[in-house]
Order: sequence, then C-alpha cells, then structure tokens
Amino acid sequence: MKKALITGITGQDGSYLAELLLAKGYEVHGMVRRSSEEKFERIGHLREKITLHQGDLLDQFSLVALIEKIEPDEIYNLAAQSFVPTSWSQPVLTGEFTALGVTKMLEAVRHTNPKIKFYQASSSEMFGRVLEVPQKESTPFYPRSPYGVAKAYGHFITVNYRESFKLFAVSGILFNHESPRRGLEFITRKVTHHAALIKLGLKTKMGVGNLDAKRDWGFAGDYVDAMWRMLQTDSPDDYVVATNETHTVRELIEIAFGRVGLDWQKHVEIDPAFVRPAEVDLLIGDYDKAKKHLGWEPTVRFKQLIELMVDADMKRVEQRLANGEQF
Ligand code: NDP
Ligand code: GDR
Repeated sequence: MKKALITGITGQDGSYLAELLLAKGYEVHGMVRRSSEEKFERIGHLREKITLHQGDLLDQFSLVALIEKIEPDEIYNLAAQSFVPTSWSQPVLTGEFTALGVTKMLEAVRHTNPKIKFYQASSSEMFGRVLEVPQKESTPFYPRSPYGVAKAYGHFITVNYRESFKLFAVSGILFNHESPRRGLEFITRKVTHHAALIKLGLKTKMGVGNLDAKRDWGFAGDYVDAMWRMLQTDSPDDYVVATNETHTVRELIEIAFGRVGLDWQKHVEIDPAFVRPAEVDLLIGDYDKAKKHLGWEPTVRFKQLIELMVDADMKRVEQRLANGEQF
C-alpha cells in the first residue's frame, strides 16, 4: 500500500486529492495547522479514512518529524496562502508560506528520504502579464502579485532541487480550478453563492471588481488527477494543466445568474474595493504536454462547471434555511 502525505489537506484541492488517493488504495496522511477550533468541513466525510497530523510550513522541524514518522512514498505540497488579494496586505507572510515553505518541504525530503516523490502546487499566476498566448511550460513568467512572485520562487526551487539533488520533484502549473468546495472569497464561488442568496431573497446586491478579467477555469476534481499522474511517470517534469478556454468574469456572472433566472445587471455593482493594484488580464493554458505525456484531459467545461456550482449552492442555502439558520 502506497503512502501519501498531503499538506493543505483541509483546502479545496486537498479534499479532492485525498478522495482520489483513497480510491486508488493509498494510505492517506494530511498535515493540518493547529487552530483553536477545528475547521475540517471539506474532509469531514473522510475523517475515519485518513490520518491527520499537526504541522506547519513555518516550522522546519515539524516537517522533518512528520516525514520521519509517516515515511510517505509521495508528498503533495498544496499548503499555501492562496488568495491573491491577501498577498498585497500580507506580502511577507505570503512569502514565508508560499515561497520559503516550499524550500522547507524540499529540505525535509532531502534530509529524510530523497527517494520520496514530491509534487509542488504551482500556478498560472506566475504568467501574470502574459508574454505568450496560450501559456505553456516554456512561457516566461511575469507575475503581477506578491502571491505570483512567491509561486514563481516555489516553482524554481522545485526545479532547482530536482536538478541539484536529483529529487523526483515536479511542478504542476495549474490554471484556476473550482468546485462547490471552493472558498467563498474566490470569484466563481462568490458569484454562485450570491446567485443562490439573491434568488432566495436573502440578499439583493453583490459588489465585484474587474468584470473584464479573463481566466481559464476548470474543475478541481479533474486537476487533482493530473497531480497524481505527474508522480506516476518515469522521470520528473513540469506540466501545464488547463482547459485551453478563456472566459471573462462577466460571462461567469451571466451564466450563474441565468441559471437561476436572474438578470445579473439588476444585482451586480462595481466596488473599487475588489479592484486589484495590478491585474492579470488574460490567462489561457495549453495542456498539450499533459495530454501527450500523462494522458490527461479536462472532463468538465466552463458552463457545466458554473451551473453545477450554482446548483450546489442553491441546495446548500435551501438546506441552511430549512435548518432555521439566520443569514
Ligand atoms: P486553499 O486555499 O483552499 O487551501 C490552502 C491550504 O493550505 C489549506 O488547507 C490551509 O490550511 C493550508 N495552509 C495555509 N498555510 C499553511 C501553513 N502555514 N501550514 C500548513 N498549512 C497551511 O487552496 P486550494 O486548495 O485552492 O489550492 C491548493 C494549492 O494549489 C495552493 O498552494 C494554491 O496556491 C495552489 N493553486 C491553486 C489553484 C486553484 O485554482 N485552486 C490554481 C493553481 C495553484 P487551513 O485550512 O488551516 O487554512
Ligand atoms: P485568482 O482567482 O486571483 O485568479 O487566483 P480569483 O477567483 O480570486 O480572481 C479571478 C479574477 O476575478 C477578478 N475579480 C474578482 N475576484 C475576486 N476574488 N473577488 C471579486 O469580487 C472580483 N471581481 C473581479 C479578479 O480581479 C481576477 O482577475 C486563483 C487562486 O486560487 C490562486 O491560488 C491560484 O493560483 C490561481 O487562481 C490560479
């Protein structure tokens, strides 16, 4: 039985990856931060099947101790400060978690067991002000936020440890991926959740920032499968994971509100508080290499993804109402 350690297991991707690895027969371990109250909603249904350990990316020895204890075959480093706007208000913390945290994980692997296969969660935000359309593995980076800069560091340190120490370390350059488990502050989930709240009469307005930003949005369940595939190859490499389709925030809102029969223009307002100091205007990924080398392709397309998220939010809000919750 293979053993996997997932950092960031309480996040969107961590929960889908844990499900996937369990289905493949893995023994799944997750690293979680200590907090005054446990918030494990996304992995609540898996609690009996996985083992959780306390640890923190900021604490080098906690990482070493964890690897020595678990002796994993594979490590998926998904933990990060992942919200782009927070990276302007907390740039140092973002650098500590999202950039240096990767070196701490790689050092822990190198000093405990360099045979462990290591996955680093890199991001299309590294392409930033894009220097090529569509973006592929060879496209140069031009990050536009402290988050993007930190991820570029995480990417290159992963490549460097592969080349310097012959670690089986891969960097998955994943474009935006979403699901009903997406955090409420990210634009897809913010929109689908608000569509449900407004439809059910619990809110009337939603403030947003830049409607013209374009993203390549895929389904998180598909993307964690690509992560796993990257660690099953004969030699470590880097891969873009995307859908090769791009859509504006405006289109996203149109589809989500349309799904519940609302005219979005009556409910959506521009709020400058959500406009970023520097924007990534356009992202669209070329996943040809992942298709050829990993046999990976997305199965859920944009409209289907947004509609399934709206349907899930409608159900969830209706359930909370039925339980007598106040909004
Ligand atoms: P989430 O924000 O949902 O999850 C982030 C996870 O990291 C949480 O489990 C969080 O724990 C954990 N974490 C944060 N800081 C620390 C720390 N110091 N020590 C230990 N754990 C920590 O992110 P996603 O699941 O969406 O993304 C997973 C990874 O993929 C992230 O690295 C993200 O940057 C990257 N990525 C995501 C993309 C996307 O579109 N979703 C695209 C490309 C890359 P807690 O619950 O305690 O907060
Ligand atoms: P992103 O995702 O920054 O691409 O990072 P997000 O959903 O936050 O923003 C996407 C685009 O929507 C525009 N936008 C708004 N965004 C938010 N959050 N709230 C708003 O009100 C709003 N209005 C417009 C943004 O300006 C942006 O252009 C995500 C994260 O998961 C990262 O961790 C990951 O690396 C990248 O995707 C790939």
